[in-house]
Amino acid sequence: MSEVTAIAHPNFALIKYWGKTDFVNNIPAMSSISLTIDTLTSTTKISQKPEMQENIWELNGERQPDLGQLLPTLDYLSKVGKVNEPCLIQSDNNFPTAAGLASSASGVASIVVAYNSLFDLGLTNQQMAKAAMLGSGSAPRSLFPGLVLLDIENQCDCHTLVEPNQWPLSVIVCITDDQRKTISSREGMEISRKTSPLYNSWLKANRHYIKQAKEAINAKNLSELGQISEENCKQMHEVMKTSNPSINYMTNKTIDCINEVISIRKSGFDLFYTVDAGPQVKIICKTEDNHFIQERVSNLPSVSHTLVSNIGYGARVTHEG
Ligand code: 2P0
Repeated sequence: MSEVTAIAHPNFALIKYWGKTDFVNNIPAMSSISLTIDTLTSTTKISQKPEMQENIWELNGERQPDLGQLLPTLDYLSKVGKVNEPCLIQSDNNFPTAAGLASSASGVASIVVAYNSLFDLGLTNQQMAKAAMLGSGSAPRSLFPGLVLLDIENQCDCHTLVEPNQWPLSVIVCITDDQRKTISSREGMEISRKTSPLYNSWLKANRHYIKQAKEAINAKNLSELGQISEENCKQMHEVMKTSNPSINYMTNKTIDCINEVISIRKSGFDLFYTVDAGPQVKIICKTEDNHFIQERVSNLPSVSHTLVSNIGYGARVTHEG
C-alpha cells in the first residue's frame, strides 16, 4: 500500500472548550461535548514519497509553506509508529476553511486516520485522540460518531455518548460571512486565559455544564440540552468579550439569526443555537423540522446561505491503494 484516503466531518461543540491547560501538548483546560455532523467533509489523501526529503502538505490544492499545526501530530505519529518516510498530504474541505466551521478538527482527524492505516500503526483510540489533540484541541471529537464527550478529567478519554441513528437530529449551519477569522482560536484562547476576569468562573462551571448536558442527552431531551448549550455558548462569548483585547466573533448578522431562532422557538418548535469562533450560527433541531426552519432562516437578509446536515459518523478510511 502506498496511499490512503480518509474522510472526517466537522464537529460542533454544545459544551465548549475555550482555554488550554498545557499549551505545548495542546491540552484543553476543560471537557467538552460535541456533535459530529455529516455532509461537510474533510478528505485527506496521504501518499508515500520516498523521493521527497520531507513531508509536504497541500490544503485545498495549495502547497502550504510549512506543516503548521500538523507538525506535532505528525511528529507524534512517526515516533509512535517508528516511521520515517516522507509523505505528500493532500487535504480538501468541501466547505469554507477557518471560518468557525471546525475545519481544523475534521482536517486533523482525517490525517490521523489516513496515517494510521497507511503505515498500519494499529493505534488505540486513546493514541488516535492524543495524536489528533496535538494538532487541534477539538479534533479528537471528529474521530467519533454522534454526540461525543472529550473528558479532560479522565485522561482525555474521548467517546461517543449517542450514536447517529439513536437520535434523529439535524444541524442547520447559517453562513453569515465566510471570510477567514481574524483571530485564530488558538490565539484567542490564550488571550482569554491570561486576561478575562471571567476565565476562572468559566473553568469552574465546566463540570456543571457537562453533568447537565449528559443528563439531557441520556434522556434525549432536546429542550433541556438546548437550554444548557445556549447558556454555555453565551458564557464562552462573555469570556471572549471581557478579554483584553476584547474578542468578538459575533456580528450583527449573527445576532439577527439568533433572534430568529428565538422567535421560531416561541412559535412552538424545539430548536437551539450555538456559535463558535466565527460569525456563523448553527441551529440544532429535530430532523422532521429541518425544512421548515431552514426556509425561515434562509429568508433572513443576514444569512447568505445555509448548509443542512444530520448527525454524522466518525473519521474513516475510504480508499487504500
Ligand atoms: C470548541 N472551539 O469546543 C471550541 C468552541 C471554538 C469555540 O475548539 O488551538 O481549532 O487547535 O486546539 O480546536 C476551536 O479550537 O483550537 C474550538 P486549537 P481548535 O469547539
